[in-house]
Amino acid sequence: MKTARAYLVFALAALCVAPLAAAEPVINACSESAAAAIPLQNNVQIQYGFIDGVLKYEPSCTHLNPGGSITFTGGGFGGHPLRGGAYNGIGTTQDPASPIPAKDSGTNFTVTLNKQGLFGFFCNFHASSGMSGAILVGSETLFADGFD
Ligand SMILES: [Cu+2]
Repeated sequence: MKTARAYLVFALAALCVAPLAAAEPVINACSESAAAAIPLQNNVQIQYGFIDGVLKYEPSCTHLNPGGSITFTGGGFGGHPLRGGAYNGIGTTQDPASPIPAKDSGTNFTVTLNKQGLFGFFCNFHASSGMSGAILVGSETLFADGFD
């Protein structure tokens, strides 16, 4: 009887933990583990706009040392307004807490990122056409601060 109860407790615990363990953060098709597999860089250069005839950010999934910077270079933020946040395949959600600020003018922009985490960004005009990406700052955040 004790064994049966212990098994039941274990099974219930496994059911509770399994979905959490599988819930790896993914933003704009960039998973935390994919970004973590990319060597850490102190400066990430991201091209944006029409690249090889396709609207995109290149690279669209990157890995940065905390305190490092990302530099966006491309077709101009007037035509490709930068936003911090996520595109879910239907619509965009701007993240008010994103360390990537909105940019509506200029062409090149560098921002230093100190806060660890996986941060998405998108073009306010062309997110549905493929212009979205994400950057992992620091090591994997899963379990580090509570599943977010
Ligand atoms: Cu765009």
